[in-house]
Amino acid sequence: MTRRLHHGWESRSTRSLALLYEMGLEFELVVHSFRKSLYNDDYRKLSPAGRVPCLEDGDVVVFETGAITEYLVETYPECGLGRLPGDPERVEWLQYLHFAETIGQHIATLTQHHVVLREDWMRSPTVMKYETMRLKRTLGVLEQGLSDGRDYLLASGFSAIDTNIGYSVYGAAHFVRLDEFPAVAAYWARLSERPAFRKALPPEGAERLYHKDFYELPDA
Ligand SMILES: N[C@@H](CCC(=O)N[C@@H](CS)C(=O)NCC(=O)O)C(=O)O
Repeated sequence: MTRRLHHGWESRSTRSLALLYEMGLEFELVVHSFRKSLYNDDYRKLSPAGRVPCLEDGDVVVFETGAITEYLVETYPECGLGRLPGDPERVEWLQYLHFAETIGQHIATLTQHHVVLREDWMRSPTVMKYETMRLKRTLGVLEQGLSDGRDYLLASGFSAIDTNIGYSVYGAAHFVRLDEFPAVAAYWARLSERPAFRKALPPEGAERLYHKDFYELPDA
């Protein structure tokens, strides 16, 4: 059976890539370039909006990071990274899974403004400040959730939501200094030591989405 992940380095598909490595499943990695549109006929048959990630797992094709995470942990429960219906942490697990995309929407807007829109006149400093403030508010939720000193978001330990939220923290750190959020900074330090996360980040020479470690607000 062929298992294949469609990925773009440093994009949200990093969540699915880290998860596949964490689960120890075999797969082929197809890396797409953001310099070329993903909106072409062949790829649209798999991911109609032309987005990454998209997972092919035999006959199953699934796009959306949250759906891929749920599909993988339910299809391969022996990996133990989901919290399936009936588990006391199920609701908390689901909430964080989807909260990864609440954080993700601010990162996407900030990435458009700081990285994709290349000319100053195209960018809105007002939107950039507002989205940075809203992104900080979401990091505050993680800070609170980690404030009892736990290593990962659930009291029971590492799970697939840490791959989804983990990427959101990675993206957020390009726009917000994590020292304002010490528990989140320690959480990211812990995640980034995991072999799966290290392998999911771009290798030397790969086409990157971010060209800087940190993007300052226009008049900061
Ligand atoms: N909510 C989706 C977002 C997917 C998405 O928009 N991915 C971006 C990369 S972070 C993409 O493929 N962008 C290409 C484009 O917009 O052309 C998910 O979580 O999978």
